[in-house]
Amino acid sequence: MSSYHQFDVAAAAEFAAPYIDGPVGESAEVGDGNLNRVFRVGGRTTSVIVKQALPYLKVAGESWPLTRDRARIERAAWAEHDKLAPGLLPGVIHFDEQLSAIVFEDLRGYVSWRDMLVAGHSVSGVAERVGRYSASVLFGTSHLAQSSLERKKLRSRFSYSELCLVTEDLVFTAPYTQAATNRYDPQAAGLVQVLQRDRTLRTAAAEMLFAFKTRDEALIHGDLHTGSVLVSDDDARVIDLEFAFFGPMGFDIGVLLGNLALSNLAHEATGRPALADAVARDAEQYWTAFADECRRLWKPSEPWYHRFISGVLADAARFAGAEMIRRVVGLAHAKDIDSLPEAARFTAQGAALAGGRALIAGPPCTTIGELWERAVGQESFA
Ligand code: SR1
Ligand code: MG
Repeated sequence: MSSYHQFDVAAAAEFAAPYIDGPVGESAEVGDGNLNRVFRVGGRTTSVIVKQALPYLKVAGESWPLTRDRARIERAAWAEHDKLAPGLLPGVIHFDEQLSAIVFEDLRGYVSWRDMLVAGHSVSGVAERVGRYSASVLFGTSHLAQSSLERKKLRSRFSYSELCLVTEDLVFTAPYTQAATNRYDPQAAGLVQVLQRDRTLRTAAAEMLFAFKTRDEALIHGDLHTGSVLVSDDDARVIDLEFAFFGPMGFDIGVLLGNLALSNLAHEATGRPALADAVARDAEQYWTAFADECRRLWKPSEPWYHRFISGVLADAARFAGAEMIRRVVGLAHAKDIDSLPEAARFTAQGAALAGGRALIAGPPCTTIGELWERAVGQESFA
């Protein structure tokens, strides 16, 4: 067993060599994520992906230290989710806790759902698969599926982690204060000021933060944005489970829907209504697949499916609002909007802040149509 050292391409190749065929022919860094280093290592005909956690947040550098425990959490959450949603995550080939490194099946040729949406490509079936993933893992790790004892055992293996603190800060706190980590276009400064002075919004954000910290409903993905889904022409796999913890189901669903709303607003702002409509359909399909699969898994002895699903939707709407706001104001943005030319970018940013506020501060959403209309149908933010 080797002691921890940060991989470069040569070290990643040496680590992955037993899992490929023949001598290493290719080793390259391929990840552009915020947290970890990701390499592709190839042999004669096969290749694998190596993901290694660094002792700090990659995007911030060594000034933001983080334990490497997120690799263990990702591996453990992957095992639970893979059991419940087989075929909807990439395969794990090897895990080394000392090195905080995971060897994954290489999904060569797949690209992130976010990149597909940014490029204006819609892939049929993705939303439905991700909806099924959400239902399988959220329902499957909840008290609705597991006995109290079985769930207690599983629950004890996942504590509230350091990455939960990152989410507390970046999603629910910093955007509503003048935090040093916030990052926004100078042209959005006026809007951000209005947002940060909105007492209703700040109160609702504090309430959501409390829900995030206390509502131990399911082993959630914890960071289910469109960049956490890899897609091909006929497949979709969910990746990056290091934020997983026992939290509110609506958080995963809200994060996904919030990111789809940002994509929709980006397409609207650049005058591409057909693409915007395709994303709206994705959002509807994601939610419908989730709700239908929960209905299928629901035990007839439990007489409250409609209350359950309405509660998840109402929570998801608020979390979607928080996600939309933080992707404009906070540290981590969405390429969908950031990559737009200036005028369109400003339009989309204003619409995202308005949609986020409508979702957070309005009455509980009761249908997916209402949620979507609030997310993307606001006149302006002022
Ligand atoms: C500094 S980490 C920023 C963001 O990247 C991750 O994907 C999470 O969304 C986190 O908030
Ligand atoms: Mg990620």
